[in-house]
Amino acid sequence: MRAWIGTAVMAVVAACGGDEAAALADVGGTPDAAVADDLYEPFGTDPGGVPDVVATVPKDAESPSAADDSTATEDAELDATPDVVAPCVPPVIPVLAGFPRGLAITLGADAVAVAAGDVAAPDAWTSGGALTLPTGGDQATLFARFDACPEVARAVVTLVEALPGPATAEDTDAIPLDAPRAWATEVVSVVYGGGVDPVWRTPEKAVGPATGDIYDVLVLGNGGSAVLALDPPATDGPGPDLAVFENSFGGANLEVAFVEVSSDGATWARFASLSLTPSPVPTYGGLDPSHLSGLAGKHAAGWGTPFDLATLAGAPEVLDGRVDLGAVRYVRLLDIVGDGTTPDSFGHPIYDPTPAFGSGGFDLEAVGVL
Ligand SMILES: [Ca+2]
Ligand SMILES: [Ca+2]
Ligand SMILES: [Ca+2]
Repeated sequence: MRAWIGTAVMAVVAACGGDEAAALADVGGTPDAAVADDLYEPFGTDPGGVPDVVATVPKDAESPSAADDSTATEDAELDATPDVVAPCVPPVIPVLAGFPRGLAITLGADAVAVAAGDVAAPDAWTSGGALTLPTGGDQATLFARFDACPEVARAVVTLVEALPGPATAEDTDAIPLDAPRAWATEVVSVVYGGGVDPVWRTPEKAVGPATGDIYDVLVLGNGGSAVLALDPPATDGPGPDLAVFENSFGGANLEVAFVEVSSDGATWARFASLSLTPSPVPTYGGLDPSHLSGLAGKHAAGWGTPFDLATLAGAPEVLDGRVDLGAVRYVRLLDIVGDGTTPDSFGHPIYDPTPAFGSGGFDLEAVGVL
């Protein structure tokens, strides 16, 4: 729900920049820089997600001349420190529930490869992160690596003809109101972004069942975020495991948000996102749900957007055990300022109605556990 509710708020808009910056400083007690990374990191990686793969740099790799006093001193200093260990972090390959065949994507890597089907190793590498998915078949294998790290990231992904359509379409992935077995029980914290009138700052409205009531929402504001608790926790079962409900009136004026999950409320894994909206969207403009995947807010009021925990199986935070897909106790929604400056997980700009004010940003109705 948008700007036509509470439009006499241009003063709020003027104050947004500062409010937003201040607001972003306090997400879950995370340091400012980390929050900024979370919000704008193109590939959704957690800076703390360093796997246990290390490369040991041998001491005395460069053999200095023994006759050179200055070098000898440096050598002595090196000897006084433990073995130097350079972390080797392979790229993260973001995984969607389904990738459209023939789609051009960019991975955060120095070299990539793609093959049809489920294959163990690539035939040939391409420098840079850009690749095009196969135009046929139901599966593809993606590979990515950094030049400085021998570890190769590999992901087998599902190919689909097109992204699922809106709730009214036969091929929709929208979740009905009566599908969730449980609902978020508590709003643990909210960091309001800019452009939120006081009337929309009621966290309790994001707790409990979704009803399709477009006024029963917590408005995050532009760049704002909220953490909700799940009890019972969500677990990775067949198909989608979570459904996020927004209040889009009519199903085209969509506002979108990143979705992250956590087992302990401290370490977060973000769902991969894809935005194929081709151009900027004005305040009262619309976008096509079939251009979106992995972003909350895809579907109209009364319909949930699905998230499958299985797609996070290769996330660093899951691989190292900090996020347990069998015990997801927290969900974080992070509003995206849809002016195109924030990319999805594959290098595409994310657009949604901008600027937004009054009830600016994501309007969270409910989070359901499937
Ligand atoms: Ca699942
Ligand atoms: Ca809004
Ligand atoms: Ca609600």
